[in-house]
Amino acid sequence: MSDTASPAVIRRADYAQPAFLIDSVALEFDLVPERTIVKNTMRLRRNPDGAPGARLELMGEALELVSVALNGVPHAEHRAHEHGLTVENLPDAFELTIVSACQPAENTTLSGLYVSSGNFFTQCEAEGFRRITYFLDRPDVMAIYTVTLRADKAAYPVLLSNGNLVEEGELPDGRHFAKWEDPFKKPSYLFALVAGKLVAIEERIRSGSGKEKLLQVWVEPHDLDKTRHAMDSLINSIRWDEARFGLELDLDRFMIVAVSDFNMGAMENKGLNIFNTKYVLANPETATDTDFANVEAVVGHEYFHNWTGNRITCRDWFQLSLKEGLTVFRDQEFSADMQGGDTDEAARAVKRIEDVRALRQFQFAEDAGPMAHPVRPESYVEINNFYTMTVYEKGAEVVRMYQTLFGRDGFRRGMDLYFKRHDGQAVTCDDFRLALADANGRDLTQFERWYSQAGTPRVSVRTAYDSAQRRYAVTLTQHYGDCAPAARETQTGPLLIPFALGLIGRDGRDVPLRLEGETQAAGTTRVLELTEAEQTFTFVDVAEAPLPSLLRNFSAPVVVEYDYTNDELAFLLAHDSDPFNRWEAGQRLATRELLALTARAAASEPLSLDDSVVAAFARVLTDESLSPAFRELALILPSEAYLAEQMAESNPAAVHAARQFMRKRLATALRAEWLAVYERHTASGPYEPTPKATGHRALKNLALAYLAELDDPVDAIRLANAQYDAANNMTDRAAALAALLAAATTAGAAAAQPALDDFYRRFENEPLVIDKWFAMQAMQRGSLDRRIIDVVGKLMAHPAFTLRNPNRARSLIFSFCTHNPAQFHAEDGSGYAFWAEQVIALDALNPQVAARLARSLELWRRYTPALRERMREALERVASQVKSRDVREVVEKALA
Ligand code: 0A1
Ligand code: ZN
Repeated sequence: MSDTASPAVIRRADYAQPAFLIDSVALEFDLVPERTIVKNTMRLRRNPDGAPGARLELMGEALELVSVALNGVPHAEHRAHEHGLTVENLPDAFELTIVSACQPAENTTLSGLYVSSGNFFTQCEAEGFRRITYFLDRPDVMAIYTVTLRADKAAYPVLLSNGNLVEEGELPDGRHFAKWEDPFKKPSYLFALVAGKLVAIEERIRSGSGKEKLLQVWVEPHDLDKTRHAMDSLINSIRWDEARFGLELDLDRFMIVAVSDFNMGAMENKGLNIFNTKYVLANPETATDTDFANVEAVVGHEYFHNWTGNRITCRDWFQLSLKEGLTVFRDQEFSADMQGGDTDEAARAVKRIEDVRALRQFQFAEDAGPMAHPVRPESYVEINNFYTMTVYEKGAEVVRMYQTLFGRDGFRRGMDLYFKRHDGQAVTCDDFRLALADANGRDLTQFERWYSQAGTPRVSVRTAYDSAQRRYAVTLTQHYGDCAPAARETQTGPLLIPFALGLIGRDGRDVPLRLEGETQAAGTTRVLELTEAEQTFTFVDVAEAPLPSLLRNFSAPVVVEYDYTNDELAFLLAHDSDPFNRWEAGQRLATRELLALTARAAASEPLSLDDSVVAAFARVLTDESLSPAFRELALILPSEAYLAEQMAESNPAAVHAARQFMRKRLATALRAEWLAVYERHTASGPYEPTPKATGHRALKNLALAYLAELDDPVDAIRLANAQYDAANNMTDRAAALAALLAAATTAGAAAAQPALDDFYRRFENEPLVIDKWFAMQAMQRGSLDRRIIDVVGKLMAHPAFTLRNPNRARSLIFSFCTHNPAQFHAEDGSGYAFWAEQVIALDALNPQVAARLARSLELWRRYTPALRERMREALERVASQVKSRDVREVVEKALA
């Protein structure tokens, strides 16, 4: 944390190579919570390609300098300052030994070395290593590390670091030590150590080439029964990376460690991944199907970083998407393959739909606001603010477009060339793009704009059918619409947009496609390459006017503008062979209805829903040929946040009223169908987290949620109570509780109270489950006589609540501020006042978490005037009191 008044802006254009390089580092830790001593012995040499100059500028933060020695001799020519340590009068190659101290027990930022539940952990990405020792803490300085850990043996029996354990033993006074060597050079952000009372499950496997590997998942002793799924996910990840990309685990030993205090999801430290407990621990009693899927995805993500991130890393932090976009793409493909193999398109589509839904709800919103930035940002004040949906999720879409353009084989050729050229290096997004281009014999110069332009592109579509000539012309126009100023200033020209399209005949079948100039039809989905501002693609030999299926499988991260009629959308929902677009048709239909309803609600006009819309949803609900997982996704209405985003002026209360109206209408009109679906998909027998069983539970629990919307929710209350009592898994138990909370809005709070109390008692000793308990209450609907801000206020005083644990803070505060828009945006501004108070309180403890919360008001300019004014006041209050660079950057950009 730093208290600068006008924090410095770091620019991509200013990149310069380091003046010195570090070949090796030997770190010795004397681990004591109050004051840990770190002895750091580095072999340095002047970088022949770096800027000349005699000084060595090492970064350091929150450190106490003890001593400096050059080649073993005390060296007086140094100066410690706010940002680090300057050392002068140095030869071209030398050994520098620095001893310093830090205070892990006091470290509430969870960056650097800190204590959680009495154990030691580190988090070094992006710039935490400088809080452990003075260093060239930048990713293009890669060194070989040897680490010796010394600590009290009774308190810290387990001592872990990166790489291989080479020595361990006893020391006087009840202390012991362990020495670790990492054979691969790495940037400092991948350093890690863990020390404490932990236990592990282990597996020994043979990797593709036959070498034995030791795999471990380390947790606190009481969590050992929640590690199996993480271990299975790790083994599946290792197998998948071998099969799909020919990438093998390069270490003899690979460890995952769970920690309950963690700012993000997990961290890919070389050979020693450190995970938020939320993404490791899972057993049927405590984790939902979504939790199981998230564990699999995050274990995969961190494991895949071993090649995309660790073996090849980023030259500088502007290149963050080089590793993150690519690794998210890899984890998405892994999860899709685990769902449906690589051939079951309908099963794979479930994952695709979930990913696109998140992208559109959160990344599109980011791209429309004051924090909009390109996938490769041009500048930042605090790099921790750039671990964003844009860098991660839009970055993954950009990587996916290479695969869409070149096919899986072409993408693999590009990856192979990337590793051949750059293994062991710190490189840029351009290097990745060039490897893909060269391996496929293509010029991808224009494609760079996906990395440099912010804002969500829009593609407008016009079609014309000429029955005499049997020609069908599709004209695509790309533009950015009315986008945020932060995005506008980055836009320089048209993008290369892979636009996948199919044409559907009146019989509901795909039409074989033949473009003008081709001799015969080939395939039923074509990837058109849109490279100009406007282009027309003409299909010939088209017997009747078709219906276009646009942007199949969401082939590019854009918004498609095309005026389908409701009947056409209903037809696509029933017939499109592309499962993604089938879902998309239902979403478009619902979005259009909901926006119309919102306008009426805002004008206090009566609401009504066309029978044809109800009928379209009824067909999906009762279509047994569709998988339950797909039906569930198709029957969930677009979220309130997504809908508010689509409006010129967001009005959360009206959106909520509209969406609730439609849910109630679908519940009432289809009551018998929901009940039948509930019964049919209720399984007995042991819990299994398989895609099939997960799909049945999802659909059944959606039916329960709809039934809870009825004016008289007796059925829902009866079924939910029975389900709650009989549940053998958290998915069903939590869904039952959520349904009771929803039913309580009409039936009275007493309907949910017994289950709510039981849930707390039952899981009192399971922090991740108690997080759910807080979150469900923070996200519940309010009523005229029950404001959820009051519920949240009471829960803030609950003995189990603490601001210091990020998961807990997120479960209550973030759930309310970002997942309960109708209550958060109360007209009286009470939500905003609460937000300001919490941002300021968190800022003093943990700026990274505070900055995330700060972002929930960044779209303030897009709301109705009364709300806008109150939001601005809250932002100004925070701006006047905030201390950290992290929060300052967010609120200043919002107010600018
Ligand atoms: N590289 C990690 C994300 C991460 C980033 C920063 C952290 O601490 C500030 C922690 C984790 C990933 O992509 O999984
Ligand atoms: Zn990552």
